Amino acid sequence: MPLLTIFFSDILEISKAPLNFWEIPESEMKRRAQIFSSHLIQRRSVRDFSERPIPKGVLEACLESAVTAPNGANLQPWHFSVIRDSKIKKAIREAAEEEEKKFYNSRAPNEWLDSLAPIGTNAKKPFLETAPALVAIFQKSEITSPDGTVSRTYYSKESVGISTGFLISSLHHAGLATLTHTPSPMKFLNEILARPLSEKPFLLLVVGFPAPDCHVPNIHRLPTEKMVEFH
Ligand code: IYR
Repeated sequence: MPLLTIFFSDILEISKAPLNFWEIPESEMKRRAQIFSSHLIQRRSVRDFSERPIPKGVLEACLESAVTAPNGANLQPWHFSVIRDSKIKKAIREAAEEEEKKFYNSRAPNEWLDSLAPIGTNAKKPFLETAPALVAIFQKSEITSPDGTVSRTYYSKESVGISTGFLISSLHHAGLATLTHTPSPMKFLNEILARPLSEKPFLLLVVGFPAPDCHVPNIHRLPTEKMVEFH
């Protein structure tokens, strides 16, 4: 051991606060986990939305959950643009359908189209105008701090993915339906929403109530034990 070992943390003096840990009685833990999963199991991707507006404050509260996601170096490398304006929704629909037409008519290999066939999707995306809200989620490659310093971000894709998962789960928990929509490429979102090019569109989340006669494809999930192992 050298005579003088100075750790970075000794110089920087990291401020710490006691963890606010909510202890749950052991007898309750399994029940809570099962209630949560039995609710999440009911989530389906919806492509047929009603025009019914989202009650005030619901989407806002779900976004409060999304931004609590664990993320690289606490730089929070995400940006959420909520679109409720019908003119902007129309512009997004037109641009997305333009890309989707190219995808379905030429870009997508047959193997991909075959995998998509059971879901029954096509280039028409009316839900982008029908649904009361779209959330365009951007992945930030850099962050500008209030003093103007620019720093690169770390694990931004993982971070924004987890945050999006939190958002989808919160919206489902609150009684709303979603669709993770990924027209490709999505650069048009930077132009329409005036976001800098250092922000990469991650996905477009469609949010609202399902249409009263909404149907979803009859698809099956693999049994959990086929996807999970314990050592
Ligand atoms: N973006 C296209 C195609 C599509 C791709 C996958 I992978 C899906 O799971 C569903 C659709 C579309 O939205 O139609």
